[in-house]
Amino acid sequence: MAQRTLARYLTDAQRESGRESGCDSALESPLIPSDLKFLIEVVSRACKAISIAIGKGALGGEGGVLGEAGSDNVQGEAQKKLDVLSNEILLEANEWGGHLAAMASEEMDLPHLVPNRFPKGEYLLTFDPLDGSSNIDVNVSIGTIFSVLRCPEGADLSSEAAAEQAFLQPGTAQVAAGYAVYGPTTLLVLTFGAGVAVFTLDRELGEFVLTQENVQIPAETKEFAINMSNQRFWEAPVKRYVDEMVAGKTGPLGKDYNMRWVASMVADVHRIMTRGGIFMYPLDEKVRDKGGKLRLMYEANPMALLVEQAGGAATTGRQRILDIAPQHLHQRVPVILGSKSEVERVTGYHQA
Ligand code: AHM
Ligand code: MG
Repeated sequence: MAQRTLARYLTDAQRESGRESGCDSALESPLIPSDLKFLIEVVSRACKAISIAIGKGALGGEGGVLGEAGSDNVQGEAQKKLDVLSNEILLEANEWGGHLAAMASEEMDLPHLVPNRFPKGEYLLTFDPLDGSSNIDVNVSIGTIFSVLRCPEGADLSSEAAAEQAFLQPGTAQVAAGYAVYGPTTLLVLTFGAGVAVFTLDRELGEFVLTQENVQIPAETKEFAINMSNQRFWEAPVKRYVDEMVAGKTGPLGKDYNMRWVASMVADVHRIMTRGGIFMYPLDEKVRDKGGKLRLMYEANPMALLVEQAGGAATTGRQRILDIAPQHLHQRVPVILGSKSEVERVTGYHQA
């Protein structure tokens, strides 16, 4: 059978959703309208460009693409050259097509409005252009995370500051979400709110090709991911849960667990998509003032949608992530996600 490229998959899905909705024309489909299909194709092209830039490593450009950019982002974190480059690639790829009203990124304080010389579309795109930046220098998997929202009708886009309000929608409002992992292979993992599909980049063809559909995260797991060096800062429910896992077979959970921590959320989440597990960046004393470590709009929400669509669960310990009403663009939240029964257990400990 012929390979199904991303373009083919999107076209098929668009036709299928048109049929299911009873629309006469697939172009009126509520699930994947043609503008949304175009948006995903553009984002996937940007991810290919980022993958190529990463692949050059120390050989790319003057002095390579690794190393520090010499600047800080809005969150006071030192930017790497690849953070800045990936952000530029995504902005440039997406601003001319007429499918977006505005974009927001981990690397920019305020939203980026589509310049007036280009037509504006009905979608908003948020992204973490290069997730897992601390792994760039050491050649460990990194990624891009993105989320697509509809721009509310009548939204004030008169200035970058005013545009922030349009983005402040709960994760349940996302119309698509995905991530790319730049690892031994480059993968694109995608949802439109009706299951999760995985595409592998065929480097000779220069195309993402469908390699897995209907991803399902096993409900049970014996693997957990958390930064153990923060143990002394955790809240009691997380301490209890991790202690119980570490206690193994003779402890209250009655089984031995294994631990993995890549420190790139994309890689940790992708492992969970593949073989189950639980990922936690919980609230702790170190990050309490900020509300958590990971960002809601372009890390927690897209990952929560993907994980739920694959049969898993995603909470802060106290609330379903997708139900959070965002207060600001760069809001941080605690994140606990993965295999359903384990996420429910630790969420239950928060209520005890
Ligand atoms: P980044 O987007 O600046 O790379 O930060 C987010 C990353 C996540 O990918 C990862 O789960 C976490 O930060 C790792 O944090 P730590 O270094 O505290 O283990
Ligand atoms: Mg990140």
